[in-house]
Amino acid sequence: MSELETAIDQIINVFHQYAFTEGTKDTLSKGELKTMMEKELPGLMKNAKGKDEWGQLLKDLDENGDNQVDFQEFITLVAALTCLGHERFQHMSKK
Ligand SMILES: [Ca+2]
Repeated sequence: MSELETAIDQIINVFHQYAFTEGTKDTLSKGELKTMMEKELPGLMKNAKGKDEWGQLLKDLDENGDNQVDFQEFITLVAALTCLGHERFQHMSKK
């Protein structure tokens, strides 16, 4: 597989690995979202100290309002983070 195909495959695998643990098998519940963020994106939420930051994140991502994060909603987060990472990369390479 190419590098990009491998990356896409890994994104799909990560989502399903966490989505599978409880409730609906192909969506992330609030608890699964929390575990996924803590393990896969530890830097991102480390400053979040609000009492329901996970509920707020779920609300932000949950476009269809079913209180779960499906793959399409998850990929929106990944795309946003990828864009941020790319901006940082461009900024660094200009120095
Ligand atoms: Ca949803």
